[in-house]
Amino acid sequence: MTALAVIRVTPVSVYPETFLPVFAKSIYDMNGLPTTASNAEWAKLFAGACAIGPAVLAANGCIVEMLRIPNSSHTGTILGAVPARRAQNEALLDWMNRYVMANQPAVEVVADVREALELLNGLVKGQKDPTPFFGLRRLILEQLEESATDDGFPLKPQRILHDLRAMMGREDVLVSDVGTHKLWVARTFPAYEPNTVLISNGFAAMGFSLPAAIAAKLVHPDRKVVAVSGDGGFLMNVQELETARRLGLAVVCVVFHDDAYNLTQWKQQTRFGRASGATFSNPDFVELAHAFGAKGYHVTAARDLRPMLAEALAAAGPSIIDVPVDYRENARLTARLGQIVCPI
Ligand SMILES: Cc1ncc(C[n+]2csc(CCOP(=O)(O)OP(=O)(O)O)c2C)c(N)n1
Ligand SMILES: [Mg+2]
Repeated sequence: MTALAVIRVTPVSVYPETFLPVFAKSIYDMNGLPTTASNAEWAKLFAGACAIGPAVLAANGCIVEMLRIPNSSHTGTILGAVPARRAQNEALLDWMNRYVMANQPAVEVVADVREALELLNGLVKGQKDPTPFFGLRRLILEQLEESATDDGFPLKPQRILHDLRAMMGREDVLVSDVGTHKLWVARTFPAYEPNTVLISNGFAAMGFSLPAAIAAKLVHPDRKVVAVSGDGGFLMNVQELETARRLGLAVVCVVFHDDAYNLTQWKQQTRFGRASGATFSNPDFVELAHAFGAKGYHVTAARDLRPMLAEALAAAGPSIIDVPVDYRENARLTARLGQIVCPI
C-alpha cells in the first residue's frame, strides 16, 4: 500500500505569526495567568501548534487549562493552573491532542492558497490523467440526487436544499448558520460562483447567518440572499430582523425547525449512545415574523416549499420560512460515511 503524504496549505491570513499568539495570550488572560512573553516569543512558542481548538473551547465558556504543543519541545507543558476544572478539561484536551497529532501534515506550505496550488501543480511529475476522478465526480453527483425529491413530511434536509438550489440563481447568495443543517448545506448545496455559499466553518458561531446575510445583501443588492439556520441559532440573533426590515433588505430566512440543537444530539448519540438536554420549544415563527413586520410562512407539506420560496424571494423585505425537518437522515449518513471507500 502506498502511503500518502499530506501537504497542508495554510492561508497566510491565519498563520501563527500574528494569529495564534493573540489567541494564546487571550487564553492566559481568561485564566488570570501572567503573560510576560513578548509577541515574538509567543510566535516562536506557538509556531506549528494548534491553538485554535482551545481558543474555540475558551470562547464557548470552557476554561482551557492545558495546551499541548505537538511541534515544539514544550509538549505537555502545563500552561494554566485551574485545578477545579482539571477533570473536565483533561478529557476534552486529550481528545483534541489526539486529533491534532493524527492530522499533522508531512509538509506545511504557508502561502496564498491559489498561488501555492498553481506552483505545486507545476512541480507534480508524471502523468496527470483525470480519468479516475470522473468516478468520484459521478459518486458525488449521485449523492446530490439522493432523497432530493422525497415527498415525506417533515422534509428531509436534502429535499429542502434541492428545492432551494432550484429556486436560486447561480449568482445568488446562501449563508449557512451552524449546526446539522450546515453539514447538509456543505454536502448537498453546490456553489456555482465564488463567494455564493458562505459558511462560518472555523469559529462556527451560531447566529452568524442572519447578520451575514444582511451584509451580503448590502454588498449585492441585486442578488437574492437566503440565510439558512437551525431553530436554535436563528433565535440567537433574531433581533436582526429589525435591521433588515428597517433597511428594507429582502433577506429570506429558511429555518430548519426540529425543536432541538440537533448537531449536539447527533454527537451525543454517536459518542455516548443517547442524547440529553438538547431539546427546546419554539415560538410561532410566522407570528414572530409578523411582529417584526416581516413575511412569515409555515411549510406544512413538501410541495409547499417552492411556491413559498418564490413568494419570499420576490418580496421587498425580510421573511421567515419555517420548515419542519426530519433529521433521521443523519444516522444513515453516519453509517454510510463509516463504510465509504474512495473510488480512486
Ligand atoms: C454561539 C455558539 N454556541 C454553541 C455552539 C455549539 N453548537 C454547534 S451546533 C449547535 C446546535 C445547533 O442547533 P440548531 O441551531 O437548532 O441547528 P441544528 O443542529 O438543529 O440544525 C451547538 C450548540 C456554537 N457553534 N456556537
Ligand atoms: Mg435545531
